[in-house]
Amino acid sequence: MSIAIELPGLSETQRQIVELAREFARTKIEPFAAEWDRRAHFDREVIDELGRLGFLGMCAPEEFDGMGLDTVTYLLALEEIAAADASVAVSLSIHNAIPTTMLTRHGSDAQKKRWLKAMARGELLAGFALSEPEAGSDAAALCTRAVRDGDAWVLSGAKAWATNGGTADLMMVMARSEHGICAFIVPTDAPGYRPGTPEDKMGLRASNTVALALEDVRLPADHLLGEEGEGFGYAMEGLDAGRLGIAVQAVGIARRALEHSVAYCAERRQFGRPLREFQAVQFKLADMATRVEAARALAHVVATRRDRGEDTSMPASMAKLFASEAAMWVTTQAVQLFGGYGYMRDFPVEKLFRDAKVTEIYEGTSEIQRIIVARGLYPRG
Ligand code: COS
Repeated sequence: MSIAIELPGLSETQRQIVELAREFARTKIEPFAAEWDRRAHFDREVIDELGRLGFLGMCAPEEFDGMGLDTVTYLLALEEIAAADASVAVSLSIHNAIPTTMLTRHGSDAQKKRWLKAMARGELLAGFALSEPEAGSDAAALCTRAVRDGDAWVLSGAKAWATNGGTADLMMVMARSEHGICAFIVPTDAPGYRPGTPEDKMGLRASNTVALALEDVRLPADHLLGEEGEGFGYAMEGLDAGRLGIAVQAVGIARRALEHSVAYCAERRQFGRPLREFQAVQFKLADMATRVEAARALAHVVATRRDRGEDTSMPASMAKLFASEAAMWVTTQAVQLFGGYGYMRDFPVEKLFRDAKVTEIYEGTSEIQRIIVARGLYPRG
């Protein structure tokens, strides 16, 4: 049995998508990932190429030029990209899961034709701006203002940690009007949209994360998504989808750390034997492999339930919680197995260790996931 996804058990579509993603990851991402990490940047061309292959339209319906993939197939593809570089994977994941889901579910026909189609065709990269300096876990406390002025909306405020905020063509921005939280489609060339300099992060260094200043960003009325005041629920739905993406991003990171560890422990000799012959090492590898497999399986089960139309808010939080903590644990073990080499930038596992950490933080911390799971055990009645 291999650690990676095995192709024979997949449907024909899944096999094609996984092979395409795997080949792209092998040739166009993995050889450059360490350098992108050092430069804290990857070129937009990588995303554009993925877009031309259809990977920006994985979750968009076919009638709007997307691939209309089921969630499991989308997760399979995302894991391949994440195993090569989690920074590229998060750009894809945000775009496919959050703005795409929000537009598909709540966009008008005109909005879907104008924005969703171009996103699905890979012509527009989208991001999501919910968090603010004073509203992270408590997302409903956001205070970016949206004021109606005749036929326009005017947005003003500050956003924090916006993935793709400096590279995207449009952002789904959450702001508060007098009737509550709303979602707005904000083209990033709108006057007053000001991304900050990219954040200098511990991991996921090549992904674009910025603060945003919204200085009287004036939008035509038709840039409001769905109903005024209903945006918080739309954002939470987006995050339900997003959290499954982060779960498999974590699986991809953990799987690669395990693959490196398995190879290293076969090669590295101490006390006259390869490391793999020590039972302490075998037990560690066995536990790492078990967590990778379990994390992937949980994400896929939740995805299957989502595709059946079930409410998967709570199980998506379970999947994200379990996979992100598994990734942190697995990458910590990988660094330990590599010993002194594991602590060096020249070896791959320290990047995976740094990349894993944020999966326990963004799109809802592990503490928030536990709150959602615990609340789900006592449904409001
Ligand atoms: N789908 C649809 N609607 C949802 C929902 C979901 N998954 N979760 C909540 N809602 C709705 C609720 O039904 C409720 O609607 P009504 O007011 O009509 O009853 C509303 O949203 C408010 O929900 P709730 O009372 O649960 O909100 P809270 O402020 O208590 O907190 C949490 C909700 C903590 C779960 C939310 O703030 C959260 O997920 N925080 C983390 C944010 C996050 O992930 N940030 C990362 C940013 S992206 S990098």
